[in-house]
Amino acid sequence: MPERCFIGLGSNQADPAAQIEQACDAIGQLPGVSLRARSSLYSSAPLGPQDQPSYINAVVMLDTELEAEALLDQLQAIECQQGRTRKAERWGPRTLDLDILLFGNQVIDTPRLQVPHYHMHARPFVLYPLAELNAELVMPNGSPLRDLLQACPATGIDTIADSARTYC
Ligand code: J1A
Repeated sequence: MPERCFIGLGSNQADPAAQIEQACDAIGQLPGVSLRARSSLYSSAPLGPQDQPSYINAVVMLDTELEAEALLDQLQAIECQQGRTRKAERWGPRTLDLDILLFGNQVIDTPRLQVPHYHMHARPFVLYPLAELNAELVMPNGSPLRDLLQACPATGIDTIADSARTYC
């Protein structure tokens, strides 16, 4: 049975909106992956040092036959193709970040992969696009997404209007 999975996308370098679009296309072309929907694009100030451009973020929903670590391999290949330098400083500018937010109802904790994503519950630029795709979502630990949203005000994030998409 395929797993339903949500991926967070982020960029603040080299035409961020185009980076997100290109990454969605690349994800949609991965073997064993069926892209189902993409949220709107959201703009927000960077975490950490403020002397860098705003981020554009989005979330995609997909169904996949891949194992979680195999999906991570594919996502990291897309990050590399789009010019991400793995040595980039932790809070420095990024060309493309791809994060596995949720992988079905699985809880994964290996050296390479923690799912649900460790910071998602506190980040409005993750939770709001996620809710656009499925407002009824429940985390593997039983917390409704709705409760996480209530604890995480949408301050400092702006929707770039009319850009959500569904795929067949
Ligand atoms: C490592 N990992 O994390 S980069 C990788 N769990 O090599 C993986 N669930 O092995 C490991 N998904 O967007 C462990 N990778 C993982 N991320 C999982 C993927 N400000 C996983 N406004 C390190 N918006 C990996 N972003 C994890 N400020 C961290 C990139 C991919 C996100 C930086 C706004 C943003 C950042 C800073 C921001 C934003 C890094 N985000």
